[in-house]
Amino acid sequence: MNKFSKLSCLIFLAASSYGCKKVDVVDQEQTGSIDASFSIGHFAPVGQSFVPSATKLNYVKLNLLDNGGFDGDHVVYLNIRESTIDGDVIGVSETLILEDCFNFEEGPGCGIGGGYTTEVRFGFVEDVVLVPDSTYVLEIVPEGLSSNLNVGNSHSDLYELGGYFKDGQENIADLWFEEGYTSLQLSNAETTLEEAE
Ligand SMILES: [Ca+2]
Ligand SMILES: [Ca+2]
Repeated sequence: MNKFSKLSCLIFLAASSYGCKKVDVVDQEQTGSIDASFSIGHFAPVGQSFVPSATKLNYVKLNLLDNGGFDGDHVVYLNIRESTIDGDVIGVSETLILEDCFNFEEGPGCGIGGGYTTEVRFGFVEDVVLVPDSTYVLEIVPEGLSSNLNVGNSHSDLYELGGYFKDGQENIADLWFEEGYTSLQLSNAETTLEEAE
């Protein structure tokens, strides 16, 4: 958001009992179906292409699962690439450390793999600037021995503007994914203020 709207949000806060909260504004998504999952490390490079309507993104959500037994943490981040899976990198997410058994109630040391995927959110410290109607790819990059990390996908073409990459090959079917940007919103008000930078 611009300085004026940030200022007005602060002034508004000081003068009332309203609060400001960050909300996710969805741009592109396929959140309708997860039929299966596959290994990010084994089938690298893995990603999903999308065509934004917005001029930026600063978060991506995926569905991931720990497919190994008594292994350690899974370290993973995203690259945002232009055009295709080996296109120029224009943005890098924060690196997440997902503990062993992060998608199980039992927690670390559960000793089992698989189960159901769980939603994982990747933030970006800087807004990634996008050109609307251009093609981009979010690449999922596991570090070290995080090959037992799986990503959830649909078997169907539920997102017509892109598809998932597995072994570097693009498919018409899609990952479960959501991308967009955060916005400051006045709680108890309908006004949405663009986030500052
Ligand atoms: Ca594990
Ligand atoms: Ca598709």
